[in-house]
Amino acid sequence: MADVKVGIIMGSQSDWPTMKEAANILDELGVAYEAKIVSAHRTPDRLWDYGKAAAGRGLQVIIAGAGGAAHLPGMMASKTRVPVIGVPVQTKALSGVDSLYSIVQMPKGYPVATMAIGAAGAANAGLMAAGILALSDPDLAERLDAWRAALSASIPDAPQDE
Ligand code: RP5
Repeated sequence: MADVKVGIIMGSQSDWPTMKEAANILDELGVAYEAKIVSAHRTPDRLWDYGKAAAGRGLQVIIAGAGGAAHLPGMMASKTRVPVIGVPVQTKALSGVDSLYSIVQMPKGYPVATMAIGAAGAANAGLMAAGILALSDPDLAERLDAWRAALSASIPDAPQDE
């Protein structure tokens, strides 16, 4: 198995349908990843251990998704210098605005690259991670360029009646 360079972490099993969008993109681009449940509130020791070991294990990007009081991405960014991409998971009570605000407003010194709320944000997190890795991986860069070109080519020139 190829070296895992991307860690996808999430606060709960209930986040997986959203975070799977990031995993799907990494699958399409042939990027090896791991997916783990790491909760800032329910498993703080797991969060601590994951962050402490991340750089030493060779992780180059962490995609962290959580909803509500979404402290996981920020806490992970505090614990490791590995770049953290945050995904605000959509919530029932506040539609994910709570998640977004919890993730995006980091204090100076510990950045989280925050994506859009929900599935689009998770997919973009996968693309962002691939883009970061492609800086030092020419084969991946080629695959990512092809993926982007295919998306562009799929957009029709003019609208049609449904
Ligand atoms: C957060 O609480 C998780 O990231 C999830 O989005 C939210 C709800 O979790 P569950 O109650 O569905 O496990 O920690």
